[in-house]
Amino acid sequence: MAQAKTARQAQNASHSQPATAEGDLWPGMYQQMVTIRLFEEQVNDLYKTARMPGLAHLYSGEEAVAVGVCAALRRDDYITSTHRGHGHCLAKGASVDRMFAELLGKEAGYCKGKGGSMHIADQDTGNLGANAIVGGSAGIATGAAFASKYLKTNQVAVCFFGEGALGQGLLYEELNLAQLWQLPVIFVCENNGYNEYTHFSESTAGDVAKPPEAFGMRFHTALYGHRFTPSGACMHKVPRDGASPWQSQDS
Ligand SMILES: Cc1ncc(C[n+]2csc(CCOP(=O)(O)OP(=O)(O)O)c2C)c(N)n1
Ligand SMILES: [Mg+2]
Repeated sequence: MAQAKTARQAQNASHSQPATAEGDLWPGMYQQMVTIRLFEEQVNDLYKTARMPGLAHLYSGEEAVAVGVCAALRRDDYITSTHRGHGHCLAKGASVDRMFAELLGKEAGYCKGKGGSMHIADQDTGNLGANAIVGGSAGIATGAAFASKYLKTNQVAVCFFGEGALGQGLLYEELNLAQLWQLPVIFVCENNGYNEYTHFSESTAGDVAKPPEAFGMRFHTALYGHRFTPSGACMHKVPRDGASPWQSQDS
């Protein structure tokens, strides 16, 4: 388990230094990206050698999105995730050891080993769960944001989803309610160009960045999702209490 140990060491290092300025965050954020990549390489090894039950959808190459976004969140803010959720869980603060335990079906895992790769949830870090249903977590994130507004807890919810979810009706219902009720939910579309194996142009009509505009939402398009600064820039000031501080722009 040499790589797992390295991923654990990388994670420990990323939590060791308190940050005082934005630039101080970058080494820790980079360490988190390295942790996620090493984690995924080990998962790939376990999966390909049939030592892990279930499926493995790797987050390699997208680390900067989860790390850049989660760096702007409080521990008690909520996230919901996708079938490709290991990076989101780790970036929100999950431990490498308990993640591996879950993937390997062990009692020590986040869901006592019963959830596996696509169902990891962790209430302590505000992680409301990965979700095997494409677009399925949009309602959970929007519901959490509704609860936050109703209970005045000042938490925000982030809904990570792939561009494949743009073909799912639930997503549009939630975009509508979120904007109508001005809920503190941030929808993060990770457009990696493919709905798993199918190029998005074969499944998605129009411009993937246009739906939020149609609902009158403020949005930000970040190119180069492998770099955490554009992802982090989108989240520079998290909208709490209904404030939506960022403008539409490319970076
Ligand atoms: C409702 C639903 N339909 C179909 C599937 C099968 N499926 C699993 S992943 C996937 C593609 C998802 O693409 P995207 O959202 O872009 O995520 P990516 O794999 O690129 O991270 C599909 C269609 C599913 N899990 N749920
Ligand atoms: Mg995709």
